[in-house]
Amino acid sequence: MSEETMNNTTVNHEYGADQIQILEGLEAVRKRPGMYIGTTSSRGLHHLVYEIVDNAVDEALAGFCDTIDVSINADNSVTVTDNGRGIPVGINHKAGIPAVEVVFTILHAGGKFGGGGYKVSGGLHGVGASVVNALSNWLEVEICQEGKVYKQRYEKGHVCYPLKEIGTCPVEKTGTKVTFMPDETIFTETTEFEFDVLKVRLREMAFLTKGLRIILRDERQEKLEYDNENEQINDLLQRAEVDMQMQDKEESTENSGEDSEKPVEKKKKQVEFYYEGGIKEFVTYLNKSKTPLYDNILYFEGEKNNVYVEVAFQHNDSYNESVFSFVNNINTPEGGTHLQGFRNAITKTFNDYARNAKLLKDSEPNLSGEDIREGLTAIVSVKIEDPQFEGQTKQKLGNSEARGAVDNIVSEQLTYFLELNPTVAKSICEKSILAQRAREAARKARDLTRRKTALDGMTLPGKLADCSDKDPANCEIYIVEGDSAGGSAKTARSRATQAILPLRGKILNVEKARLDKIYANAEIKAMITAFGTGIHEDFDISKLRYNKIILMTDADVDGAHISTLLLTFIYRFMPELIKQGHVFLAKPPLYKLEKNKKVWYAYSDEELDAILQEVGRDQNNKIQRYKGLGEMDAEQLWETTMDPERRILLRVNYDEEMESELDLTFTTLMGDNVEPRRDFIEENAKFVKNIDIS
Ligand code: 1YM
Repeated sequence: MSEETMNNTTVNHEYGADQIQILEGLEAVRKRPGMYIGTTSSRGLHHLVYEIVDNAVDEALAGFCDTIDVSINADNSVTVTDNGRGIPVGINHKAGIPAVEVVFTILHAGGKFGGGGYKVSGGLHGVGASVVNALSNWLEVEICQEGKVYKQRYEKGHVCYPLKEIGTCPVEKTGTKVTFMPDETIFTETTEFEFDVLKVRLREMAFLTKGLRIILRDERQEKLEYDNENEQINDLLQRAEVDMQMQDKEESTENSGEDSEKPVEKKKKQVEFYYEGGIKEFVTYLNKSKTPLYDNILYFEGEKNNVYVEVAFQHNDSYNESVFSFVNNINTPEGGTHLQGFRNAITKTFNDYARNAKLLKDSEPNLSGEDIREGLTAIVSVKIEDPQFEGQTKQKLGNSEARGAVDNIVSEQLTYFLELNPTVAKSICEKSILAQRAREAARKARDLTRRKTALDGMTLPGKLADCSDKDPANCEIYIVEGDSAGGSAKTARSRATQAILPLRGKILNVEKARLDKIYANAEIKAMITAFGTGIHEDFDISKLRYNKIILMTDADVDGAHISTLLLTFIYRFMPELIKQGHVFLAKPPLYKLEKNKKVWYAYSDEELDAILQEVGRDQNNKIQRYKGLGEMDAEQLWETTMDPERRILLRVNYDEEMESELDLTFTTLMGDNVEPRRDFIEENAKFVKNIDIS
């Protein structure tokens, strides 16, 4: 239906000046959707759901709602239902229309107008329900209040009819139900919701809102065609020792036996998240594949300067820091004042404790924050009335009152906790002291490397066959497993732009090693010097010597393991390389098919089938299955995996919105505990999500 006819026939409102302004507002959203939801890609699409859910979560935070139900319907519309008070249906006097209509048709009215409490709504872009409405083909809202059911429908943001009563309901039943169909003319890339994407975010929301039950269901039933990228990564994960038959245990309601490898009839899925302990359980979840240093999850809560603070943490025996911060339930990957407050508090409090308890001698220097945070898994969550975001990506909290509030609450309650729990206190201090010594050893090792490189004039590793072009923009480096494949790759490559670094055998698992050991590892040193960027605080992307870093490993268990180890190393020490899209996985073919002197390569079983269909399944077909890169000669390697014109590369993505999940992915894959790794099956979904075809 064109908008012209809609205005004339469907919409039976009298249009006053106010309403015209309303439509102009929503029209602006439709004209520049990116300004309101960041992007119209799949990510933007999923943000529509979060915007609506956020309003329901606000109602939960206000204490009126304990269950939110999110459903992907058979027609790919989404319904969000809550059991809160229901959006007010009374006339809003300023606008002259029911409040609910204001919520859905006036831009920026999504937040509470003068409603008190924490204004938590708004998702990443703080735009609310009217934006979802503007970007939907249609949207329907139903409200149960005082025994009556009210309904209104909108199409592309336009009101279809005034709010009407459509029936009755038990007086004690209240709530809001919103169903919307994303507009395919806005979301041109995709309008298909992904269960796993919603699942990760909704689980996070449930962790961040203790006592709130969130149910997600998928009512769609359709054939699922796996495309190359999924196959590749499923394959990779499977080969990385993951037992694909197991499934996520905690989600008891999820359909069991879902086989993510074969194209199967997609079953109706349902997950339910409910965390009595909130972020305490979030920490347990993140530490599930690690070995905790002590049993307690430390949990502190309080309010100061109008900032509500919640912090939970626990140390594990690893060497990584996994601290995630949130403001109004939104992840802040770049941290900000709340995170600074937390860091200040723990550094100061643990140093004070260690001195008082004589765990740290007078002659010894203070523990650094980094020492104390070694092996720390923490959630820092603040709720704040008017969050100010700074930095390039506007993801860093700037409110200074948050720093003081978190610092104060954590310092005070942590001091108290440590006094009461000397055993826990001692184990954290002792680990930190070990970390301090290792850091000192690492500093020496690093200084030595630095001095060496300074003297040698940046000696590149001997094994590196560098390219001749010196402009990094044109250059790429293949990290190749094994000397023999490395040899073929060196012969095959285009010398001007392609560098080859062969690695011998398995590289060090950085999840299980301290910095000093990492610095001492030859394979890792070779990569660090070849890339040119340095690592950690020394990292400098402007020194990157290659625009593309391509990991090329065998298509078998060992190869996948090596890819995962390499990715883990890059993720932990040079995450910017992934964030800025420099890291790729090469995809070698699985089969070679020869017939009448013609050659085909297949990168999956399906592709082989398709080729056989085309050329016929004759006797004389010669099919070769490649087990490793070493089986290909230089020419084949070039044709299939290295020629920029013909090869397939998978770009490794870093989805900041799924930061904590990504961390979990790596610790699960690389950690000590076998059980969680076996339970990994479902989790591989977001690994897939983090990888797409370039
Ligand atoms: C499925 C989406 O939007 N629930 C929801 C929204 C509101 C209320 C309750 C609500 C808020 C208040 C008072 C208040 C909203 N109301 C408004 C506004 N679920 C969903 N549930 N009564 C009910 O904040 O004072 C905006 S959102 F502005 F109309 F009050």
